[in-house]
Amino acid sequence: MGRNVVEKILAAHLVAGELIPGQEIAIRMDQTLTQDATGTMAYLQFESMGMDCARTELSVSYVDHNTIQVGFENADDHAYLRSVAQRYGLVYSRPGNGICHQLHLERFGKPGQTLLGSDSHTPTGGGIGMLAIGAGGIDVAVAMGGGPFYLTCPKVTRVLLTGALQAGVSAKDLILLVLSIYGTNGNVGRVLEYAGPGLASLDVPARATITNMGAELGVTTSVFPSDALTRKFLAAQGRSADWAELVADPDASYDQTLALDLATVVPMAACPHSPGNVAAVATLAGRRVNQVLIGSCTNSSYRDLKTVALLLRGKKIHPDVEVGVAPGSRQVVLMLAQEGLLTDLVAAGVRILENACGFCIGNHMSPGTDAVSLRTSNRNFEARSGTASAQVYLVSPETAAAAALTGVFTDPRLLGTLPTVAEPAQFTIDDSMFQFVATAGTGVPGTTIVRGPNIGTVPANAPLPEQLQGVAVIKVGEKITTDHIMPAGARLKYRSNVPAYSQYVFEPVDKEFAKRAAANREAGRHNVIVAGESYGQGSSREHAAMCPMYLGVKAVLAKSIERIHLANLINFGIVPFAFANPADYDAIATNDRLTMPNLRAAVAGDGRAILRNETQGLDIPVVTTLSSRQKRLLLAGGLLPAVARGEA
Ligand code: MIC
Ligand code: SF4
Repeated sequence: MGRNVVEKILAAHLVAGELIPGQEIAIRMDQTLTQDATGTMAYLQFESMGMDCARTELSVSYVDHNTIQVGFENADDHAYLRSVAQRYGLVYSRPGNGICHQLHLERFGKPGQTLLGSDSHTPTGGGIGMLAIGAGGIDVAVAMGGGPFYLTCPKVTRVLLTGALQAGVSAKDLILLVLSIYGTNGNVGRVLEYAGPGLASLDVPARATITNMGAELGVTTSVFPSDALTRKFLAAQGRSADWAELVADPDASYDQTLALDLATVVPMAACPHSPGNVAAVATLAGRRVNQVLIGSCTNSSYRDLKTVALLLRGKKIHPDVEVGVAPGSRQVVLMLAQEGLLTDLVAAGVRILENACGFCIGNHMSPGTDAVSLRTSNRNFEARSGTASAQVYLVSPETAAAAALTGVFTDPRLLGTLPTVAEPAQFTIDDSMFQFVATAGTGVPGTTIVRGPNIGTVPANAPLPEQLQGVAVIKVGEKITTDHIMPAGARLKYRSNVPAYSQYVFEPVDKEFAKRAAANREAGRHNVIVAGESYGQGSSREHAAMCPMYLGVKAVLAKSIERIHLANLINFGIVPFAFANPADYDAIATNDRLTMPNLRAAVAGDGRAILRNETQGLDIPVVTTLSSRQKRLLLAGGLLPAVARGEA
């Protein structure tokens, strides 16, 4: 039987387990990436595991999230990361170089290789034929030290593409269409593999937009084959030697197939407050827009921004709309400048923003009260923009440019002649903002690691208690994202300092949460979080597990939990329980006393247990489905304690 692309990469990297969907497997990671917001903690954990140097083929530490530098904290983080890179043999990407995923695609991604990144949009690398997966920082630290990455062997869905996109319709519209079909939950344990004759009209930046936003589906990752277009992109990046062909065998099989005709795709928008809440732009036409922001790791490539510049050339933005453009990388900025396209943008009235995450993570450019903001980014979770009442829509660069000109939602196909941007034969290459360590593979052992006062320590955890003597410290609803649990934006600068950051757990939902949780912890009560479907959607930020752990959370009881967050909970010793009967969600209220006399035994055994709601006098059957490795981690109190005891 032939193999699909996913199976080929998995088989070539398998170190434990069998390629049977649903079973836990372990794979070797060729490359890792971190970004600064998750990276400081990842490297603190790497240090505390006593690793001597990076053992991957390539590990890159990017700085792209915390670049605002209001106060000393961001700059201290950068200095720490730079010194760690030198010490342990990593490539360091300086602030100003660009967004990790765009840069990694341009300069380092290799077809057929595996990549683990401490950022949920690491699957961007799937656009170049990598198996690229997002994970918590500690998992990346382990992979960086040469350890395997554990995952559930995925089912593979083939997305069979025919036809070609119409003018004015682009890759963003296609992934929004896929999101409208599959939604943002219920897709755990699956990989999307794109195939079919339609691939011929999707270049690597388009493919990367699609795999990037596959993260919003909750799939493990998304992958394109590596073909002639991949070869062309790598050649234009001066990296022909990195190309290798990787296509599915003709008789490869898939768990399911979704057939899409690209010619039928129309401009789409994800409406507030979920990337899965998708509508055709035509149905929103005429609605007023206050802000348009173009950029983020989804849509900040040379192709995307040149398209926008050409649409705005010789015109002015609408007087009632604020427009910002944040290029994805320094390469993109240089090329826009060299071709005079920056002039087009500035002349039209666009605010040129830093080539960094910036607005996407609510780090600046928050919209006004109740404002309508159109963004080319990938997440429109409530309050992520920094303004709780803002209405954020996710659209393509073409739809964003159309609204910038007209001041209202406008189907870009109505703009008249639309530009087609061909991939350049040669991208502008200047790697001078990377710090390469001459002694990769050993690092520079004598390097002094720079630790400013914002660089904290890794919090410790005790082994799992015999009994749960708990309280439902909070009860939240469906699709609670990690942005709800551990807000970024203005709070992002506390990432290296867990006690400080922990004060903001659940801040967007319940400002009193941290105080209540700390009081329970001091009183010797275990905190339990109760949640609905798809708890922990969104980012890879392990702080959404680490900070609750710090506040004494011992269990999350939810209808379902998303993949990366589930792994993070286990890594920090928090037991992920599911309701055996989802209707029992109604049998618990905030502050109810919850007990389980055999917590440890339940985790060590078959995962079935009864949670007693002492307040309401009810018994609630719950279940946790764990591999033997996950049981060991939970019983030890998490991955770090397990490593320290030689039980990981
Ligand atoms: C995001 O887009 O939410 C982030 C910020 O990039 C996160 C990582 C983080 O929280 O630092 C992600 O996607 O994993
Ligand atoms: Fe940065 Fe936004 Fe991409 Fe996250 S989604 S990596 S914040 S640009």
